[in-house]
Amino acid sequence: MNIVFRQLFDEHSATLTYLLADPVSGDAVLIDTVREHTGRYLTELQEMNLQLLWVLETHVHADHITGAAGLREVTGARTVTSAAAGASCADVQVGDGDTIVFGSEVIRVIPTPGHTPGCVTYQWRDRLFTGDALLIGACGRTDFQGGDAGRLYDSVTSRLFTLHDETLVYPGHDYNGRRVSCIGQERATNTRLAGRTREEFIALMNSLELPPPRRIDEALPANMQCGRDPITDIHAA
Ligand SMILES: N[C@@H](CCC(=O)N[C@@H](CS)C(=O)NCC(=O)O)C(=O)O
Ligand SMILES: [Fe+2]
Repeated sequence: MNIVFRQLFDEHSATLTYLLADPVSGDAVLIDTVREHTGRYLTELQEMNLQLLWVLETHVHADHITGAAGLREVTGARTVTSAAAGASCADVQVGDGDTIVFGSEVIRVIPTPGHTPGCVTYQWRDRLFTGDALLIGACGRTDFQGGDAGRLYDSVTSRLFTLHDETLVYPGHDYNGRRVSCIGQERATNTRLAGRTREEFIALMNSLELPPPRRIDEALPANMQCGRDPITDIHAA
C-alpha cells in the first residue's frame, strides 16, 4: 500500500479535514473532523482497510462541531488536543515537541497560540497542518475565544516562518477554494502577515470587525466535550 493522504472539505464551514495513514500497518489519523461527516470518514477507512488510531484537533473550533467523540466511540481511536485548549475530554493532551506515532510515521506538535490559546500545528513529513494559526494568504481571527494578535504574530513568525520554504501548509479552513500553500509563499505574500511589524499586525487584526461564526454558541460547548452530542447521549442512556 502507498502512503495515504487525503484532504476532505466541509462546504458549510469551509473546514479542511485530513486523513493520513501508514502504508505498512494501516494505522490512520484524522485531523480536524466535522461531526456531520462521521459516516463518510468511516466509509473511507473501511474501503482502504485502515484502523483509526488518533483523532487530532488543531484547536477548539468555533464554527463547526468535531466528530472526535463519535469516532472514538465507534472505532476506539484516541482523541488529542493541546493541553492549553482546556478540553479535558481528550484522551491525550499534548504540548511542544510531543509526538503522535502511527505505524512508523510520526507527527510532531508545534504550539501556535494566538487564534486561541490552545492552537497547535501538527508537523508530518514535509507538511504542516496549521489549523487556523496560518491560513492561505490569511490567518485565524483573534477577536474571541481568548484570541491574541501579538501571540499569533509570534507563533507564526518564530515557529512557522522559520521552517524551510518548501514546507507545505495545509490549513484548517479556506474560504476561497485554495487547498495548499508553502512556508516560502506565505512568508512572502500572506496579506495579513508579510511585511508587517508586530504592532502593524495587531492593529490590523483589531480592526477586522468580522461577524461572529454562525454556529459559535453551539460549537464551543460541544467541542469542549470533544463533540459529544447531549441529545443523542440522553437518548442512548
Ligand atoms: N462565516 C463563517 C465565519 C468563520 C470564521 O470566523 N472563521 C474563523 C476560524 S474559526 C476565522 O478565523 N476566520 C478568519 C477570517 O475570516 O479571516 C461562519 O459563520 O462560520
Ligand atoms: Fe478556528
